Amino acid sequence: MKMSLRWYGEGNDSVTLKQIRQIPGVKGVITSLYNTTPGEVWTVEGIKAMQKTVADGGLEIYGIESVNVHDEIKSAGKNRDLYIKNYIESLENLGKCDVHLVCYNFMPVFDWTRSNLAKERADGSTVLAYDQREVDKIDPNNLAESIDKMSNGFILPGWEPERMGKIKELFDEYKDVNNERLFENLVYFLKAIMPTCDKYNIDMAIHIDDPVWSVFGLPRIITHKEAILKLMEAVPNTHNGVTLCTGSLSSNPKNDIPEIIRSLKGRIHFAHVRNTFHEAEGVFEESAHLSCDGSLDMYAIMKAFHEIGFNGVIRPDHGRMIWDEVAMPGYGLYDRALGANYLLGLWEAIEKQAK
Ligand SMILES: [Mn+2]
Repeated sequence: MKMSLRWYGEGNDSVTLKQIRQIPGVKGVITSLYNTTPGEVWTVEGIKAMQKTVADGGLEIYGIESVNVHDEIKSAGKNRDLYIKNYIESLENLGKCDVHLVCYNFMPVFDWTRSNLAKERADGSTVLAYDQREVDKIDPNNLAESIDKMSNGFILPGWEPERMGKIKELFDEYKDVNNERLFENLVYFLKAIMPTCDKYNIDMAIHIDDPVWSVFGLPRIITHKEAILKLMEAVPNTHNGVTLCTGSLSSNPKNDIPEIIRSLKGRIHFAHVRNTFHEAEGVFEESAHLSCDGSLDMYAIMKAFHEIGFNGVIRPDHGRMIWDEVAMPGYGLYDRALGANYLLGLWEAIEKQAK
C-alpha cells in the first residue's frame, strides 16, 4: 500500500510539497493539471512539467485525480464522441509519461455536495458537513453561490465558477437522463477507452458518488455494492476499477464498507479513507480519521484492504480544519497528516499481526 496526499498544484494549494514530504510515510502525491478544463486534451509537455515540479519537491506522482469527464460524455450530448476522443488522447499522453492511475467520477453537474464547509465542532475545529434538510431548502443556483462564499477564496474542484455560471444549461442537458441512461453512457465511455488503458496499463478508478443518493433530482449510479458490481461486470476489464471512498460510501450507513471492499478484490485501484459522524438519516459530518471520533470502524476497513491484498494508493480524505490553519476546506495540511499517520499505524499493526 502506498500512502499519499492530494496536492492541488503550485499557486493553488496552501500546502507545499516540502510540507507533504515531511509527513512520515508519504512519498507521493495525487494531483491534476488544474489549468485544464474538462474535455481539453492533456499535453505531454503539461504532464511532464507537472511531474518535474513534483520530482523537484522530492516526491512522485502516484496518480491523477481527476481527469474530469465532460458533461457531454455523461449526458450523451452531441459532442460526446469528440470529447471521448480527447479523453483517449489525454490517457495516451499520461501513459507515455508513465502515469498509470486515473481517478474520475460520473456524477452529473456537481462533483460532490455539502451544505456546510465549516461546521464548528465541540473542540473548535471545523469540518465539511451535509444536512439534507438544508439542501432541500436551496435551489442549485444559490448553492453554487453559497459554496463559493464558504470556500475561503479557493476554487473547489467541480465547482469552478465558469461551470457554475452555466448551471441552468447543465441541468437542461440532463433532463432526459435517468439512472439507466447514465449507466449506459458510463459503459459506452469505458468501452471506448479500455483499449487505450490496456495499451498503456492505465487503471481507471471511478469515485463513489457523494452523497450516494440523488441530489437536486440528478441521477446517481455508483452508490452501493450491487451498483458497483454491476459496473464491474458490464465492463469486466480489470482496468475498469474503483476509487473506494469510505467517506462517500458512509453517507448511507447501510453500506457495509469492509464487506464492499472484500467484494471488489482486484478492482480497487485507489482508496480515499476517512471517517464520518452520522447524526441522522441524511445528516453527517466529516470527523477526524480515528474510529473513536466518527461512526466508522477504521480498523475493520483497513483490515479488509489488507485481506484482499490491496497494493494500490491510499490517501486520507478531507480533513478537519484545526490549529487555525487557513486552507481549502477539507484540504488543510495538519489533519490530513494526522490522518495519514493514523492509517499507516493501523496498517503496520495489521501487517505485523498477519505475519
Ligand atoms: Mn473521496
